[in-house]
Order: sequence, then C-alpha cells, then structure tokens
Amino acid sequence: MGSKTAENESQGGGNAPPSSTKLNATGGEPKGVHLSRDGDGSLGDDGGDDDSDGDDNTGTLALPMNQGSDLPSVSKKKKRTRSKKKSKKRPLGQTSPPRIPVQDLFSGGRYPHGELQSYEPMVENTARITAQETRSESRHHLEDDAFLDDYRKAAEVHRQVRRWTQETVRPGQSLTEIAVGIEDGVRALLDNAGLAPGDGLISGLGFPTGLSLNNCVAHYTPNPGQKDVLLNSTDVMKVDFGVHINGWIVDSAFTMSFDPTYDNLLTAVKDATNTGIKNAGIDVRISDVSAAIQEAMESYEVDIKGKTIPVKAVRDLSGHNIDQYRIHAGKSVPFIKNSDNTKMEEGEIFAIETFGTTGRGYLRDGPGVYGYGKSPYAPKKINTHLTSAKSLYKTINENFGTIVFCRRYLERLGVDRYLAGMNYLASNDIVEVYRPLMDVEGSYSAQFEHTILLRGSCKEVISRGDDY
Ligand SMILES: [Co+2]
Repeated sequence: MGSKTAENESQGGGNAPPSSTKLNATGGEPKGVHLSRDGDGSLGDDGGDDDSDGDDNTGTLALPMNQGSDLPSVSKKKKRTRSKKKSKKRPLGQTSPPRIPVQDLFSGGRYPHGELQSYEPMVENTARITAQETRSESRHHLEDDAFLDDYRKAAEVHRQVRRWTQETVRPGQSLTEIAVGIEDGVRALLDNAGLAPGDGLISGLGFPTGLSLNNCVAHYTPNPGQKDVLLNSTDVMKVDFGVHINGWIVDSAFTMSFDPTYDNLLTAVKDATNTGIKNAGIDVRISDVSAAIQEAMESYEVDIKGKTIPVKAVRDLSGHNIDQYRIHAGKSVPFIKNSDNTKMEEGEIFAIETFGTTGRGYLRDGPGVYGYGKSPYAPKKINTHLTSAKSLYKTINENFGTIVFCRRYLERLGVDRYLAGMNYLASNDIVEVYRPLMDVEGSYSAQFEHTILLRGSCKEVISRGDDY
C-alpha cells in the first residue's frame, strides 16, 4: 500500500551508497521440500481440504517456490485414492484456487526465509553506537525466531496467493471477482475466516486489496453496490495486497499487463524498487535511497502508439516504514531525490515500493473511496448519541483496530447502513478516509513493492519470490 508523500520535497543532492551484495538468490522453498513432495505433486488424503464448500474445480499447483516444475495437475478423484502416504507430514502442493492453510504445507512451523542481502561493509564497521542503536534494542524482535516465523508465514501466504493471481487472472474478469479471489485465498491460507470478533486482529488482510488500472496509480478497490469494472486486455493493473499476522503486515505489490507495449514500464519500476531495496540499510539516509530510485526509474522510456514517453517517478506516493497494526509508521521513502536527512535504523521494517508513470507524476484524488483506517490517536471510547457511529466503532475496534479496511470487508461481517456512522467518525478524525489516486487521463502507471526487515546481521527481503 502506498503512502501519500508529505509536502517536503526540497531538491537536494545525494549520491547513492554502493549497492549491497546478495547472500543468496531468493526465498526458496524449505530444504527438502522437493524431495518429500508426492511424486506427482498431488495431495495426500491429509491435505486438509475437506471440500466442505463443494468447490470441485479445485486442482493442484506446484509449490510457489518450485521453480521449473512441470508437475502435472491432478483431479480430486485421483488424490482421494492416494492414501498410502497418509501418515507422514510433508509439504504438499497448493490448490487452485488456494485453499490449503500454509501451516499444512510446512511441517514444524518453519517457513522459508526471504532473500537475505548483506549491508555495505562500511556500514557494519563505522560508528553505530548511537542513540539510534540504543533505541533499536527495543526492537530486537527482528531476531526473535517466533516473530520471524510468523512474518515469514505471512510472506509465504502472499507468495502463494499472488502466484495463483498471476496464473489465473485474465482480461474479462471483474475486479470484484479478482479482489475477492485474492482475499479468500489469503484467509484460507491463514486458516482464519476472520468472521468472529477479534479474529481479524489475529491475522488477515493487511489493507484493502488494491487493483488500480492505468492512470489510477493506487488505492482503488471495488466497492459493493457499484458498477463492476471488467479487466481489459490493454489495462495495466497494479495488484497491491497485504497479509498480517498479529498486526505485522507483509506489504507487497506487483503489476500485471497483457500487452507487451507496457513491458518497459514494468521493467523500469521493478528495477527502481530493487534499486531501492539494494540501497536501503542501517544508518543509510533515506534521501540517498530516493535518489537512487529516481535515477533507475527515469533511465527508461516506453513506446506507446509510436510515441516515446519517458518513465517518471511518481511524486505523491512513498515507501514507508511499518509498525504493528500500522501500515505507515511515520517514515517515508520518496522516489524523488530530496534533502531530508532522516536515516533508516536497525530493527525497522520498510515497505520499499516505487511507482512509475507515463503521465505527470502528480496525483489527484479520484472519485469514490478506497478504505478507512482508525487513527492511532483515536480515543478508546467515543462520546456521541449517534448509535450507528457507536456500533460501527465497536465493529472497527473488534475486527480491524488500526488496520485499513474497505467496505467489502465490513459488509462480509454483516454490517450494513454504516455510512452515517462512518461520516461521523471521519469528520471527527477518528477514522481517516483513503481515496483513489489518479494521474492524468490516458497515462499508465506501474508499481512493485517488497517488505524488508533491517535485521542486525542482514536485511531480509521477506516478501521476495521467484516472480519479483
Ligand atoms: Co506499501
């Protein structure tokens, strides 16, 4: 999810620090997975899919990290007959649509780690005994195994659901169908439908699923009761969704297009995001990361209908740090060079995302609403005679806390006629309203995003997959 940039971009210098070195390639599947999977990639009878919902069109997919697999998909009937390996716990193939909780695919509760990148040696050895380091001692959870396993589990859910999205989403589908497909997948893989009070705070969607088309740069999600939008073969769609466990959000996004015209736009933004990730680090000035991002992004151009258009970095969105139940925790990582001296610190978590556009790079609010987020400064209890506001506030506190949500998330909880209550909460700054963000008509934009952990020994690109 993108963070709206504060109005603080004074122009400044800033040389990017030398890039870091990769320790290993990608998240990868857990050791031994490919050895212990059923020969044909099918499920054993203990696959955890009891099929009580009757979705008989469920087939199997290879595990997301299983690069180059040519495992055949098999029908349900076939796997019903495969009971001989019943007793052994082993990673299994995910279904399509994804419905097997990831805890049933990875034994022992250990999940693949993200890509580990080393910091610049210079950074490791220079004076780091600072106030920042003292502060980071309160953030040592980044070295806690249980914390890391939960975070990696959320990342694995993201990888598996986005793999399904990349493999199955096609022009002609409605955005509601795509969004609900992603959300149902996330909830199934977390093994938490999120319908009982409190359950949504244990795990769930990190924010409204973003499906932003073309000149809509960010923050579009389909709303109930609106005319549904169908995906077109010439659309450039940013797919931005989050998965959280205990409020720790994996925020990761990619762009889909079905027309090679936009390949360079996607390449530019992917490069810019990876450049941002490489340049991020402990004690690194964020403005240096921004300058490197902009330089990478704006070295590309796109040919659209015979016209060559430079790719511009978007000014009004930023990467951001993440805190528990808070998608935007206060620090911003713009894509435009600036003279801000804020540094990244050990123990922090950042969503490194970039947006590139063929338009102007300045955004306006679009029509409608993307979502709502309770202010971290909101009071515990609200004082009003408006009963609809009171009951809505109770629902928000029980199901979302400060996690950003959309109308679809509310309505699946059975909440209706909430608009008056929401207006009250919004006009009293209890809830913030997020709106779609648009570049000029006729322009195209792309986004790529990863969540990174600035651990003491290395940075972990926790959401890295073999796709991006
Ligand atoms: Co984000």
